Amino acid sequence: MNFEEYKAVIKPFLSEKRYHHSICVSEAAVELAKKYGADPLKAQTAGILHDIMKDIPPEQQLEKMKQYGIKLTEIELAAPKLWHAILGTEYIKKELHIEDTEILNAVRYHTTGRKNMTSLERVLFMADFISADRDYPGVEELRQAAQKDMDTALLEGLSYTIADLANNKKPIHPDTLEAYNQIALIMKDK
Ligand code: DGI
Ligand code: FE
Ligand code: FE
Repeated sequence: MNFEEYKAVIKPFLSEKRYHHSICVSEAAVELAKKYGADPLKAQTAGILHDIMKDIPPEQQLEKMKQYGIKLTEIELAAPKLWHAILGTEYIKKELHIEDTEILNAVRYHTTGRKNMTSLERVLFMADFISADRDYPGVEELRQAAQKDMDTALLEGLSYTIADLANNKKPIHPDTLEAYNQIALIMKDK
């Protein structure tokens, strides 16, 4: 399938706002891919598909994951915001026949990040933070950081997410913590 076809596939699943977000993330991902040596076409595909299951009601997401035989950890079960990435990956694999492991993992880890992220995973994770539709205090600084140094930008994004989760007494997924720790250790020596 090409980009236009993927756009047509995701449209019925998403609100107008989320559809627009997906296009913006896809564009940001292509740009970052060119800069950081990931495959721009894969970045475009991962970007347009990354939130495909995001607007499905949580109970239905849970039901679909059950049907797919997906087993969640205790923390994942307690964190509904993580479900769309897990379910989305299975959906694009099973229903859209995406077989490329790099694309699948970029979608899979776009919310938490993880240790040893590939270039494409990093690109999508960051594109989701700095896409043109994003408008939160500090987004401009993060956009600039992403242009300059990927590790700096990733650490900023991850620390923001972790602080926000902790402030709200939400569980933090080990993948999020491992991504943060790995980059924090790298940055310590930079
Ligand atoms: O789907 P988007 O809104 O575009 O962005 P996203 O997939 O990065 O989701 C962001 C949400 O996910 C945000 O509300 C924080 C939440 N999140 C990210 N990492 C974790 C998490 N929630 C929990 N409980 N634990 C995490 O480690
Ligand atoms: Fe998402
Ligand atoms: Fe997103």
